[in-house]
Amino acid sequence: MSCEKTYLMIKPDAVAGGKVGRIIARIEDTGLCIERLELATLTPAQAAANYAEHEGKPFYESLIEYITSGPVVKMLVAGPNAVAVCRKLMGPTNPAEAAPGTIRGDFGLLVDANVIHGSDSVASAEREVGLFFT
Ligand code: D4T
Repeated sequence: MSCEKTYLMIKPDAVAGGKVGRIIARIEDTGLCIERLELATLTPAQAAANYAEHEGKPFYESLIEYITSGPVVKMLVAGPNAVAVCRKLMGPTNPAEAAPGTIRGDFGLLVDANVIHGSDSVASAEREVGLFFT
């Protein structure tokens, strides 16, 4: 059993829509531990660093504009297989394809405002924790 850390971020649509408490409850219900939690608005530089892999794609500019448009909730979450457990809990990138019972399936509708971000690997988690928690 590997004890991992992952980085989660409740996105501006879900913060503005008053869904933070219900999403955090789902994370806590897994048994994973929220070790750090902070409300903040991302800087354009942080957003660009987080989404560097998407630079040049058609949705990149609107993605940066959206993710910096209002406060997000940043979380460092830890526990056994935290990366995979959280990705499963979130559901696929597009909420329209996410099953009921997943966070994106229950709280989202559109891919460009898809409620929550979660690291896709242990290496990404380390990079993102360094980027978002100084
Ligand atoms: P994040 O990084 O936000 O957890 O999302 P995923 O890891 O699930 O998905 P991703 O990196 O492929 O996409 C990053 C981010 O871009 C938005 N997006 C994505 C979009 O607006 N239009 C699109 O066509 C795609 C594929 C949603 C999430």
